[in-house]
Amino acid sequence: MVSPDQFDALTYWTLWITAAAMGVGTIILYIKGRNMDTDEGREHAVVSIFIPAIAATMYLAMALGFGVSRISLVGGEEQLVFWGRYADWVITTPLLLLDLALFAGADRETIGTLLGLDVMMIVTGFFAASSAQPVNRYVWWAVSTGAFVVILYAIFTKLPKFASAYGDERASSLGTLRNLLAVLWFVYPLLWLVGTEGASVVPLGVETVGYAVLDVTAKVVFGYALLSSVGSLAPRRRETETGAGVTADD
Ligand code: RET
Repeated sequence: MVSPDQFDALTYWTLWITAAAMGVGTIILYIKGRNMDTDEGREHAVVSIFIPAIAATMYLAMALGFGVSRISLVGGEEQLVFWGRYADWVITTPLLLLDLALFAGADRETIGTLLGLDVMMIVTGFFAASSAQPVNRYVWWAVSTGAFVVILYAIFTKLPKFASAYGDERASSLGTLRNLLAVLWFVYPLLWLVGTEGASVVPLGVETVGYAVLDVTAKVVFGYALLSSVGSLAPRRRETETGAGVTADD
C-alpha cells in the first residue's frame, strides 16, 4: 500500500476518473443488458456487466493507494507495482474471452484452453511487474507474451470455425468483435515495455492514461458492441421456455 499523495496529479486524477467511468460503464451495460430478450442475451449480459464492475472496484483500490505496492529493485531503485491492474485483469480478461467464445459458440475444450492461457498470461505478467531483478522482468514478459500469442492464434483460427456453423452473419460479427479485441489487447504488452514497468520511456502519468483508455474501450465499448451484436442476431440455441419444468433444485 502506498499513500496516493505520492502519485503525480495526472496519475492520481486518471485513476479516480477511470474508477468513475467504469462505474458509469457498468450502468450503461446494465441498462443495455436488461433489454436482452433471449436466454443467450441475458447470459452475455451477466458476463459483460461484471467486467467494468470489477474494474471500477480495482481502479478505486488503486486511486486510494491500496492496490499499489512499492518494491526495491536489485540495483537499489524503487519500483511501484500497480497490482490492482493484475487483480482486475486476471478476472476480467478471462470473462472477455468467455464472452467472445460463447458468441462464437465454441466448445468447452476451446473455452477452457483460452481461459487457462489467459490466466497464465496475466499471472506471469504480474511476476514480470514484481520481479526485483531487472532481467527477470523481461523473462516473465516473454513468457506472458508466449501465452498471449497462443490466445491470438486460437481466436483467429478456431473461433471462426465455430461461428461459421451458425451462419455468415454471426461469422462476420465475430470477425469484427475479434479484430477489435485483438487490436486493443496487442497494445498492452507494448505499453508495458515502454512504461515504468519496463524501459521507462513513457512517464507514469501517460502510462496510466494509456491503460485507462485501453481498459475503458476493451471493457465498455467492446461489451456494448458485443451485446448489440447478440441482440441483432438469431440466437445460437433454441430458446427454452422460461422456467418451464425447471426448479431451483434442478
Ligand atoms: C502484460 C505484460 C506482460 C506481457 C503481456 C501483457 C498483456 C496484457 C494484456 C492485458 C489485457 C487487458 C485487458 C483489460 C481490459 O480491460 C501483462 C501487460 C502479453 C493483453 C483487455
